[in-house]
This record gives sequence, C-alpha cells and structure tokens, in this order.
Amino acid sequence: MDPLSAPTLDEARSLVQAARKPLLFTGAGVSAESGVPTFRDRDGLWARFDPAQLATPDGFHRDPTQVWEWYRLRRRAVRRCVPNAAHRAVARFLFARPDACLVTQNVDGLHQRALQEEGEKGDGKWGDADPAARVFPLHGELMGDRCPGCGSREPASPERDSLPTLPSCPGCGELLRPDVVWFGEPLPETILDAAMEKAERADLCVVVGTSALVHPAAGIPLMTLRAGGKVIEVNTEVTVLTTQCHIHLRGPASLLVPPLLSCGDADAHLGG
Ligand code: BJW
Ligand code: ZN
Repeated sequence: MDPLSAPTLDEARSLVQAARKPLLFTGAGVSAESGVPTFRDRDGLWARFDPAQLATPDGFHRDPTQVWEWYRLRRRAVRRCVPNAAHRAVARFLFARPDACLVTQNVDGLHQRALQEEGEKGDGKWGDADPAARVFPLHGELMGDRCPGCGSREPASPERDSLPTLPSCPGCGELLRPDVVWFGEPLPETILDAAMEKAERADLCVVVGTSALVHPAAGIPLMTLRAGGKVIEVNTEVTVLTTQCHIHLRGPASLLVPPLLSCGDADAHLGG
C-alpha cells in the first residue's frame, strides 16, 4: 500500500497536532536516505565491521590506528552527505513548536545542520526560538575529538584527519579519541537525564528510523508509554517497538516525516 495514502497517516498527523509536549526520537534510519549507512540493516555497518573491535574502549586500547582509520573514513563520507527531507521537516517542526524536543542517537550531525539551514531560510521568522537547546544527542558527535586525559573537546578538522599520525591533545599530549559513545560506556549524564525527563513528560513520542535495540537510548519511547503518552513509529521495517506503538507508519523517513510533522502555514512560508 502507498504509505502516503494510508488512513493511519491522517490519524498520526492529528496526534502530532494535538500533542502538547511532543518528543521526536531518531536513529540511523533517518539519515539512510542521505547516504549515511545504518548499523543493523542488511547492508549496515555491523554487517561489514566488528563493533567489538571498532566501537568499544577495549578495541581502541588494542588498536587505536585501526579505530581511527575507520572513523576518519566515516567522517570523510559524512562530510559529503547533506540533510534530507526528514531532517528538514524535523528542523522546521522544532522551530515551529517550542514545546517540542529532539532526542537523537545519531552522531552524524545532520539534524544540527538542517536546523542551521532552516533557521537561515526562516529569515527572522522564528523569533527567539532556539531549537538547538532542545536537541539531545545521546551518543555524541562523529565530528568531534575528545581527550580522555583532560576531557577537552574540539571539532574534528579535515586537515588533522588527513595527517599520517594519530591526533594528540594540544593541552596534555594524550591520544585523542572520537567524541562518540562506545559500547560499555555511559552516555553523557546531563544529556541523558534531560532526555529521560522530557520522555517522561512527553504526551507523544515520534520514533523514526531506529531498531530500538540499543540501551539505555531505546528506553526513551518506553518511558513515554509508561507515563501514559502515545508512540508513533516511522520505519521501513517492523521493530521490537512496533507492537507497543499506537501507530506504526511503514516506509522511508524522507517520505513520511514531512507530511507527519508539517506545520501548515509555517512550511508553506519556507517553501515546503
Ligand atoms: C529506516 C530507513 C529509512 C533504515 N527510513 N527507517 C542489555 C542487554 C545486553 C547489553 C546491554 C543491555 N543494556 C545495555 C547494554 C549494552 C549496550 C547495548 O544496548 N547493547 C545492545 C546492542 C544489546 N549499550 C551500551 O553499551 C551503552 N552504554 C551503556 O549501557 O552503558 C552502561 C554504563 C553505565 C555506567 C558506566 C559504564 C557503562 C552505549 C551504547 C552506545 C552505542 N553506540 C553506537 C555507536 C556510536 C558511535 C559510532 O557511530 O561509531 O551508537 S552503536 C550504534 O547503535 C550507534 C547508534 O546510535 C545505535 C542505535 O542504532 P540505530 O540508530 O537504531 O540504527 P540501526 O541500524 O540499529 O537501525 C536503523 C533502523 O532504521 C532500522 O530499524 C531500519 O529498519 C530503519 N531504516 N532505512 C526509515 N529510509
Ligand atoms: Zn588532554
């Protein structure tokens, strides 16, 4: 069935419009159509690469060169990608709805880029709305370097990434690492706490493009459910969350998210 003609899309839109505290929760699927690979799909990263070697503190300790090569490769690929219609719709929604927030597992920075781009297009229309403060990235940032020694952080630099040596901290000399959350590591505490509080208070959680298998992030929609809120899922497949959702919209994020989140006049003003 054409996902756009499904009656459930209208129903889902009504829930979004009626929600007073909507929370958007996204995963790798939202960036798939921008060309960023997901993790657990058939052609995902974990089908080709071993997470134990590349996305754990032990793996980094054993072979930092291998880990850095992989991250530099991914950074180069993501630098060539641009936000898609789903990222743009999410960004416009955050501008138009100061009551909304975004909790994302994605490290690719495409939500943040879409926010910046849509903000510029808004040309002052959005007033004081500051959606960047309502974005909670649970798993860090691919485009950031972090020093495990002194904790300092800085944006990744394409120049430093193309050096033949591994990057070290300008402050304390320690080997830098990508500023992402690996398996077995805690999520950034203040971001996770804020996201969980939002999830408990949300009356609607819109879950887009995640297998909902990685914890504690996957607990976000469950918290909304437990607190009596509703959950809408957008995914090309069925997930572990599907049977618990109020509405499951099957199809690609770039096709379904724009009509789901469209804010009428606000979108028209910005050229859809
Ligand atoms: C589309 C689409 C389209 C495709 N449109 N949809 C219980 C049991 C066993 C283990 C654990 C457990 N609880 C916790 C753990 C450990 C572990 C975990 O959850 N493991 C599970 C896999 C079992 N969790 C952790 O280790 C976490 N830390 C932790 O628990 O710390 C505890 C602690 C406390 C105090 C001290 C010390 C420790 C950390 C998890 C970190 C996850 N990191 C990664 C890598 C980030 C860096 C990087 O990118 O390199 O994060 S793993 C990877 O998975 C990445 C993602 O953010 C995350 C989630 O993946 P996501 O987004 O859901 O992607 P996919 O590929 O799984 O799904 C894509 C979906 O999109 C699919 O459903 C498609 O159908 C869909 N789709 N195209 C719409 N066009
Ligand atoms: Zn340092």
